[in-house]
Amino acid sequence: MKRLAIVALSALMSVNAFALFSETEPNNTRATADMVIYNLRNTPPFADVGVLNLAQNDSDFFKIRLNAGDYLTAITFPIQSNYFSPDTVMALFDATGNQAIVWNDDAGSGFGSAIRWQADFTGDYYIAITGYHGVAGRDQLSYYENATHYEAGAYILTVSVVPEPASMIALGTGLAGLLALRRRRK
Ligand SMILES: [Ca+2]
Ligand SMILES: [Ca+2]
Repeated sequence: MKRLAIVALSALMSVNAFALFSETEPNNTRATADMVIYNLRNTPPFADVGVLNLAQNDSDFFKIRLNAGDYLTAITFPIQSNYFSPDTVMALFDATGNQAIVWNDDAGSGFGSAIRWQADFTGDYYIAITGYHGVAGRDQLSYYENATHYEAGAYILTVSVVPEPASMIALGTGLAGLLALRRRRK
C-alpha cells in the first residue's frame, strides 16, 4: 500500500513538473510548427517555459495537444528590453482555420501578449507568435506566416495546461482516498 501511495504521489508530482524548452528554426509557419511542447507533455496539468528569440520577419509556431475542457494559458514576456521589446502578438489556431481562435497583442505591463482558452474540442492547436506590425489582421494566420516586422530580441514564453475542474477533483479525491486507505491500514 505504501508503495502504491508513493507511485501515485510521484505520478502526481511528475505531471506537475516544470520543463524548460527551446525552439528549432524554422518554425515560422503552422506547417513547420515546433513540436517541442507537443512532445514534452501530453498529460495536463503541466507548465513549460522557454527563453526564445524573435528575429526580424521571424515568427514562432508551437504545436500543442489539448483535450476538450483543458485550460490553456500562454504568455510572452519581452526581455530584450524588459516588458517592451520585442513587441509580440500571439494567437491560437486550430489545424486548418485561417481565423485565430483567440489572439492578443499587449497584455498587462508593456507589449507582451497573453491568451487564455478553454479547449472546446480535443485536437492539435498551434500557438503563433510574431513581431507587431500594425493592427490590421492580427486575428488572421497571414499576420503570423511570412510576417514582415522589425521586432527582434529575447522573450520568455510560458505555457500552462490545466484540465477542467472535474478531472482535477477526480485526481485530488483519488489521491485523498489512497491516503485515507493507507491511514486506515496503519
Ligand atoms: Ca521562428
Ligand atoms: Ca504586443
